[in-house]
Amino acid sequence: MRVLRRTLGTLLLLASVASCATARGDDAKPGGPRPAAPAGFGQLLPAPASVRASGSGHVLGPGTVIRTGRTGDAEVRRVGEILAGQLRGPTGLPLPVVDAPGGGGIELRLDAAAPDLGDEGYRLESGPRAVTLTARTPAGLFHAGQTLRQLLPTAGAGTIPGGTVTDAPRFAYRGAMLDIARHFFTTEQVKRYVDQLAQYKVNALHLHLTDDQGWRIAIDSWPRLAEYGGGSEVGGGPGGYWTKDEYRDLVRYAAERYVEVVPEIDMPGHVNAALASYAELNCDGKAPPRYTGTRVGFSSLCTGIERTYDFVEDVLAEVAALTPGRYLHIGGDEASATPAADYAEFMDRAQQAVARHGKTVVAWHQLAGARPAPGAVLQYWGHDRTGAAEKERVAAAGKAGHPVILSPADRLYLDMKYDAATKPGLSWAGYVPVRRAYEWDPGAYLAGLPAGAVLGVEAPLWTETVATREDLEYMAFPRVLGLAELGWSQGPPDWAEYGPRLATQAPRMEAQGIGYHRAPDVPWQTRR
Ligand code: IFG
Repeated sequence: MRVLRRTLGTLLLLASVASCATARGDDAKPGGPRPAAPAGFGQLLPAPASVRASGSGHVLGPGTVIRTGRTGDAEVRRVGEILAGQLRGPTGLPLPVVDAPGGGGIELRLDAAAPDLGDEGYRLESGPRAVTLTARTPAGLFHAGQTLRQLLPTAGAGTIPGGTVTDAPRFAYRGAMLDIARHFFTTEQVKRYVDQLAQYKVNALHLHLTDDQGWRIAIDSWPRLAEYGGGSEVGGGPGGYWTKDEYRDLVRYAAERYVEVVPEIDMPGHVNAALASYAELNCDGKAPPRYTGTRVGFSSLCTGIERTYDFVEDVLAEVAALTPGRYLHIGGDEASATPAADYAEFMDRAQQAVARHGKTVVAWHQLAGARPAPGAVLQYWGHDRTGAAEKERVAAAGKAGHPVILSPADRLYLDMKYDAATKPGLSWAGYVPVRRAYEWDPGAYLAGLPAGAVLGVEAPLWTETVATREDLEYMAFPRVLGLAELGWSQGPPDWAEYGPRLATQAPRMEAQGIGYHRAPDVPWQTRR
């Protein structure tokens, strides 16, 4: 029902698009060149579904207030507070948050009667007296606020151009993945990434918490997983792990910015850290040493012993209890050391454990070769050279009702080098320049996969070669803005229009200290 409502919402919105200037100008013909957006709205990324510029705008000043809550809704007030926090620095204005509705300034209002903009859409109306953000949900108001941020200069009070933005996302799932197993990252570093992603309306953060090189989340019933298994990383560094309180704090922080955390416990492969922590998990009863290299596919849980399923149950129960979100990701990739029949049996039982704890399975698309549980979501990480049979298996699963998250390795893997000069990163899927990461259409990407089966897109950042915030940001930016655009805005992609618009984000990224890659084929505006 939810999906139907959202689809209806988007259809309504697209109907309204036909009647007014789109985000990229009048009469954008599908697939044809897109004219630029109306003046003052040209820098918005992701591009909104429709923009109508009209009349004079709203001048922000020392007296501007942010009004929340016609319903006195505490969540709306929190959205207002976060927006105020995001605006006070760049504008230098006090921007108090007040409950009283009406009276001008920046107004946030929940309106159940607003045109159905779905769970995340919004309307932003800007005029001399007020800027009104309207949505059916607090998430929609948050996204309206992120658009408002981009209508202001990166420094100074500024004027919000006059007009109306009516907007809703194309895909429900717009994610980024961070691998904190190969190299450890702190929750503070991840919160910064959440801030950066949320401003572009990314709404999911998939955390790759466990792998051969490290176990990064404390599990009370198996304490050595983090205490010992978290004590190293690629290259032999100290590694680390998050306590449950640190994890809860990160999840809360992300949720306040409408970013859903999707935890991944990768199995039955990619498990050396767990095997090194508990001899009883190994078929031969011997724990291997911790692994600090970068090979993959050599480890497997011992699928033939019941102790393994105690481990799976205990771990998934504790992770589910830490997860307000809908999804538990159980990996399933590169299980080369697990015989196919054992893999299928194991994944059956792991999926049952996820369901027992009220969560929906997400797994890498190799699960399509076994028995995906009803409703299980498949994350496709294939590429142009992936075999036809493998692609067809995923398309068939999509047709059979499994939602698919698209993460093509040669488009969205943020650990792929931009080019031969890129220091961090790998290149097994080829180089992925900024344009290539953007110039594809998720709705038409995998032959035979119905557009309606595409839950959305996600850009993974694997960290075998990424150990610092600087490297993380260099590899993620600006390609993750392309992810945000593909996930939110209507397709198909148009580099001639997107490239110059991406360039207008440079001052914003620089103001935030993001050390992004200055791709040579983007007309960046700022000198550096
Ligand atoms: N493939 C592995 C990752 C990582 C990656 C690096 C998946 C699903 C190569 N599995 O991508 O663990 O090693 O690019």
